Amino acid sequence: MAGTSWKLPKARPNGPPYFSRNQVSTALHQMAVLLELNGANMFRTRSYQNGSRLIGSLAQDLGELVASGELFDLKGIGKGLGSAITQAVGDGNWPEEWVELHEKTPPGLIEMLGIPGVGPKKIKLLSDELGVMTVADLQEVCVKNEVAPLKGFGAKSQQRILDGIDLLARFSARRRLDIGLRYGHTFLNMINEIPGIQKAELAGSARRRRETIGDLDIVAAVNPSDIDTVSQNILSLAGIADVKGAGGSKISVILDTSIFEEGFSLGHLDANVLDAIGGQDYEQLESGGTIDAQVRLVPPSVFPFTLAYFTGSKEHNIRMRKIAQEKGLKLNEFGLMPETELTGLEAAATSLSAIDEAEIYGHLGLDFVVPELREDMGEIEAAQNNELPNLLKLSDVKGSLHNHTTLSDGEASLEEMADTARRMGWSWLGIADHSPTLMVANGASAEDLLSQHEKMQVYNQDWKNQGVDFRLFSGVESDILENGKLDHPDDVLSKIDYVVASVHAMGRWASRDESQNTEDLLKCLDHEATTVLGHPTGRILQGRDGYEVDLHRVLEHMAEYNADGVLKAVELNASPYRLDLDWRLCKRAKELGVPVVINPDAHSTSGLGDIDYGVMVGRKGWLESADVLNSLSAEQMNQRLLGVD
Ligand code: DGT
Ligand code: CA
Ligand code: CA
Ligand code: ZN
Repeated sequence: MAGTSWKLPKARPNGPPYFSRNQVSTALHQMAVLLELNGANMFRTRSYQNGSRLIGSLAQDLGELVASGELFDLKGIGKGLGSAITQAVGDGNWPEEWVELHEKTPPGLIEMLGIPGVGPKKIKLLSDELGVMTVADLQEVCVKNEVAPLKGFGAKSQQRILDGIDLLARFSARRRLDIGLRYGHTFLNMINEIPGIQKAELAGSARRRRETIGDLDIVAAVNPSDIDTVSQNILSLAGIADVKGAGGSKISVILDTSIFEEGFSLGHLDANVLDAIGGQDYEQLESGGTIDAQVRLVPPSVFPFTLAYFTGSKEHNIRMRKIAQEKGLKLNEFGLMPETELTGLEAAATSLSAIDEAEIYGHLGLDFVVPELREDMGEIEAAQNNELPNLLKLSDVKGSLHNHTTLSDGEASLEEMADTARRMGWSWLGIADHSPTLMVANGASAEDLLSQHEKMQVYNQDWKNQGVDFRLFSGVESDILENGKLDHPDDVLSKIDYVVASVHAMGRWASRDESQNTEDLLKCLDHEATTVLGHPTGRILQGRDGYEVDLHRVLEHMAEYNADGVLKAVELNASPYRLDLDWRLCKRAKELGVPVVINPDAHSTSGLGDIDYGVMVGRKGWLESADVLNSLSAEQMNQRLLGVD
């Protein structure tokens, strides 16, 4: 993960140039830091740092500059650095001194660099004064309050280090789905363009659309005679920060953000979310982040079996293997074959054939199970009995109910949001700006809320007159207050179209017990005006856990209303930072007959695009078009919200 893999990169096999501009720039930067950690003088450190910046922003080709010797003409590249770079790029060898410095620096010190706000100077001081050699050491001395008294630190800075250690630990273990898919699709597209690759696909948790991803898995079909050249081509792709292993059919690499040609940015982020996930520290971690990826190269005839195996989940695979065994067959990444002494690709020669995954399922007497459902959560039984759901698609979505405008903390106007929704092909858009209690989100007053409502009626009438199939619904995202109360008087709430009720005072809710929180949610749902329960646990993936709540009980309560014809819908918040309702509970809501509404909770026009993640995760939660409010037409939605056409 980020910061822990500070090795000088291996030379690409077919140089010169043996290293890319990016690799040299990174190596220089790392040298500057290592020198500082080892107490080198400031001028030396600075020359490496400047060199890194210079090489990183070169307009010319580094290989050509080295070959022609023009490298030495660049202002800021002295004799020493110039020869070092020439040796590396031209001959494929890093200078001996660089290698030694990497080897002698304790890895724990480098790991500490990943903690936001902790740089080489501080680390040197901490190790000199307190003997701190690892992140765990640092955590210990902070807890013992030994850091605060040091010169240049203090209590605030000690607390910030503790928070940073916490953030780093969460971030290093797994990455959110949106980030994983960004790296995954970019890398996959590059691989798919390599000659000799017949096809390649994402496998693993990314293909199954888990909310977080440990590492990326890619499976590619390649004729055995092409494997060597294809491997070499993969290893020389941009964006590979380090090669962990490359042998035969398996390549393991670490990708970093240099893979993104257009650069890497997180875009507009809801301030509540950003705050919960570490603010600027988080953005800094993310842009310096890495992700592991494994690529497996297999003959085309084996491809479907390898793809299925590495798609997993492990639990799903185990069930599949058992079903194969009951038919006297062996199922693994190479094929589906009779039990013999043979192993690996030799055994594969005896496999039943399958042109795609569907045929593998077919051989086992199962309907095809889409990757999202492969979690052993009932999909095997459903596949045996022709009972698999016909899952929701992005094109089924006609609108969503929870979005913000400049009336509260959104970035775009009502008009801009409506315009974007129309261009996405939606027939309706619900706006639910924050209520007054949420001061940090610039909650709108009743007066402003009602005047926005009036404005929407005018637009709706205009569209109707013009024969445009588009309508706005006016809602509010009301904070859930003490005792489950809503944030506006009833006479205000009754004038608008609907209420998304959601918890924002996370401090208070997180400090209470499950039964108290559950009671308050039930009371809030009993309010006549409450239509949607927004982000039901308040979790921020990799930021904070949700508050304790018995969502089974809440969903059952909502089910009773729906059974009586009263609409109480649960939100699947589509922000990749939330994905709340959890997919495991989407399935429960469906079983209970509680409608789900997938909401991007957009704070900008581009935020509406988060609907993609909501649909991915809704599919993972077994949702069909009929299970979500999003698939209703504007007329049907009007009918559900207001009981009139
Ligand atoms: P991740 O990376 O932690 O987000 O989750 P996955 O599901 O991508 O897991 P990963 O990368 O360890 O392995 C990819 C797939 O390979 C996994 O979903 C199923 C398969 N697999 C890996 N190890 C085993 C195993 O020991 N038994 C079985 N049956 N399948 C395995
Ligand atoms: Ca994986
Ligand atoms: Ca893996
Ligand atoms: Zn919201």
